Parts: sequence; structure tokens; C-alpha cells
Amino acid sequence: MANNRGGKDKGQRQGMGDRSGLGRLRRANIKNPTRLGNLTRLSEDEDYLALQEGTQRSSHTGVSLLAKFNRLSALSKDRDNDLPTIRGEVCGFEGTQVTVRCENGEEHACQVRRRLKKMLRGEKSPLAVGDRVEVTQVSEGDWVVECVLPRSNQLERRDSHNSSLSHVFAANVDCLVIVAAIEDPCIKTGLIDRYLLIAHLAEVAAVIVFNKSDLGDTQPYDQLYRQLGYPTFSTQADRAQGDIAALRDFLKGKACVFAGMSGVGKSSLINACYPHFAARIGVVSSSLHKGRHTTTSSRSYPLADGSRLIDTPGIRELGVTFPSALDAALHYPDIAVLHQHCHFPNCSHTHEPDCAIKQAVRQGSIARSRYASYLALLENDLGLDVSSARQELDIAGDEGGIAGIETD
Ligand SMILES: Nc1nc2c(ncn2[C@@H]2O[C@H](COP(=O)(O)OP(=O)(O)OP(=O)(O)O)[C@@H](O)[C@H]2O)c(=O)[nH]1
Ligand SMILES: [Mg+2]
Ligand SMILES: [Zn+2]
Repeated sequence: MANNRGGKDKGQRQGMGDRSGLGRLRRANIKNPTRLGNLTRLSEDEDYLALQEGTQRSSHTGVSLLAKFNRLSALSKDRDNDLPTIRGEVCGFEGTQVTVRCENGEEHACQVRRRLKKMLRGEKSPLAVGDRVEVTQVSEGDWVVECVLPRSNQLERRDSHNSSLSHVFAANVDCLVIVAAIEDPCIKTGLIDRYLLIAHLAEVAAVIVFNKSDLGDTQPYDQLYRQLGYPTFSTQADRAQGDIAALRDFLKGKACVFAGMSGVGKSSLINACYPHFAARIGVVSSSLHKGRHTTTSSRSYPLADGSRLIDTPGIRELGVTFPSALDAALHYPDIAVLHQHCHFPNCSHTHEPDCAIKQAVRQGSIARSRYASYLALLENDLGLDVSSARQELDIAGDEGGIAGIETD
């Protein structure tokens, strides 16, 4: 809106009046009811959010889309339709349908209203696994999602097809379980650090599981991340060995999401921790143990203690959305704790002199892998030039593991 006003003033100052391009555009917008409708709805989204959540938007996409979804849903709902709504939770996606587990434990494949889908075309789905929704049975076997309840949190990454959009891969969770294999596929600490940043940004607790302990030594990684304050576990999931029981105890009562590269053993780990789910997980991952990208879409499973866990498809690369180098630095606990000792209060820890972080990397009190992943974030996700830091500390471009955009 501010930009539109700026444009109007500019046109008048330059004496173009009604004949200016901007004037024509404005008149076209006023005459076009659809366009006007869109603008109204967008501004109403802000009111809706302020009213419902009493908070600011946590994302420029996810939350505002959620509000838009609800608004469109209300618009598209048949006015005579007074069918009772039932609360439930999105537990998966099947093609164009959303699977919702209702409060009575029944699961229903639900449609998003056709009119609604038409209006949302071209936009990322506002629904994520873990979303609490209200559904209606409109006829025998025919269910629709009516609205989404406000989220307590959302884990999001950058969308692979449109980097200006973010993709919410789980909502309303207590814990992100980052799974990494020591070998096959080879561990990428850059990816772990990116997941940690995603968890920090969403204020969700994170734990790291180093799986395939039979293929290599988990100890150095365990030690590194424990020192940073994250709980870690070392497992051999396919044989249900290692810290399986400890992990299960730790996750008890928590809604958790298992994430990591394809083939690291997320589904195997879930099977090992909760053997009674094996059959159901087997149905979803029908070709489990056969190659890559076995799990193709996120799925949540209810646990006996009333919580739930979410299995997600593997990713190879992971884009993160964050506004500035300072934001990344403050969410890296090892960097954040030394930040105040840098000469410049807004130090990005790259080209600046008297930088406490670079000094700590030289002395070994900050792990090179952590600093390398920090540089890779600034370079790939913010487009900053970090070449002087790379040169100064002799950190190669491919150190830090994972670059940019996810490709699942
Ligand atoms: N050597 C070894 N292999 C394992 C271990 N855990 C799992 N695997 C094997 O690793 C392969 C991949 O396991 P999955 O559980 O499907 O991995 P995933 O992370 O769910 O993979 P996606 O669904 O593709 O994301 C399977 O062949 C498992 O048998 C382990 O601890 N050691
Ligand atoms: Mg899987
Ligand atoms: Zn610095």
C-alpha cells in the first residue's frame, strides 16, 4: 500500500495527472472487481492475523496464506450449508486430497473445495502436516477441509521452484529430529547446521541422530554438537541398536518431525523406535530398503501417549529463508556467544577486521565445519560475497556441505 501511495504522489509531482501510466493502472484496478477483491482480501488478512494471533506475521508467505485460505474458505462455503464441523489434524497428502485424522481417530481423505482450489491456483498449498483443521462431511464419503486453526509454530524451508516462497514442511511440533548417516550417504554437517537454523528460527527444539554407526565413527560429531548444547544420539537403526531406547524416552510425549537427507534411515529409525508402526510405515514406504526417496511425502503417525511423529521425505539440499547475516549469526550458538567481542557491533564475520569469530576459528574454539556452513549460508542463501573470509581462513567453496536450493 505504501508503494502505491508513493507511486501516486510521484505521478502528480511530475504533472502527469490522469494521463500518466499510473493513473490508467489505478483506474483499471478500480474498474476491475476481481483485482479490487484481491487487494481487499490481502489487507483483511493482516486484520485477521492480528485478531486471531495477537502476533506479527512470522513469515511473508506461510501464515498469510493460511489466513487467505480461511478467508477464501469462508467465501466459498455454501451459505445454506449448516453441516457440523469436526476438528482434526492433517496427517498426510494423497494426490490432490488431504488426509485428516479426526478427533475420534478416523482418517478421511478430504477435498479442498473446488472453488477454493481455483482461487488458490498458482500458490503454494497453505496446508502442512500437523495443521489442525475443521472438516465437514458434505455427503457419504465426501469430506472437505473448511478452515485451518492458528499454528503454534511452523518449520519452513525455501521452496525449490520459487525461491521467494517458503514451504512449510511441518506445523505444531515440539521437536525436530535431524537424522544424519555417517556414511552412505556421507554426512554433511552443512545440512545439519541448516536444519538447526530452521529449528532456531521457528523456536522448535532440535536433536541430532547420527545413524549407520556401523559404517563409521559417530563420536567426533556427537562431541561437536553436544558441546553446542544439542542432544545427540548414535544409532544403527536397521538393527535397532545403539541409543534407540534413549531416543524413544527423550521423544516421549513430544510431537516430533524426522528430517534429513534421503537414505539416512529416517523411516528405519521410526520403525526401530516404534516397532508397532512398522506395518503402517511399510505401507507408506512400500519399497523401504530399496534405494532413494523411499518416503515420497510427509506423513504423521499418532502415538499411544497422545503425541505424534512425522516422517518426511529425504532432501538433498536445503534452502533457508532468513533476513540477514546477523540473523544467521545469532542463531549459531557458538558464533552468537562471541559476537559481542567483535570490533564492529554489526560484524558479519566475513571481511571485517578484529573479528572474534574468525579468531576463534583460527584457534580451533569454533569448528571449521561450523564456520564453513555459516559462510555457505551467507553466500548461497543471501548472495553475499564471502571470498575474502574464505581466502583468509583457507576455507574452500565446497566446505560447509550443502548449497542453496532443495531438490526433493
Ligand atoms: N548400514 C546401515 N544401514 C541402514 C541403517 N539404518 C538404515 N539403513 C539402510 O538405509 C537405507 C535407507 O533407509 P530408510 O529408512 O528408507 O531411509 P530414509 O531416510 O527414510 O530415506 P527416504 O525415505 O528416501 O528419505 C535402507 O536400505 C536401510 O536398510 C544403519 O544403521 N546401518
Ligand atoms: Mg523414509
Ligand atoms: Zn566478527
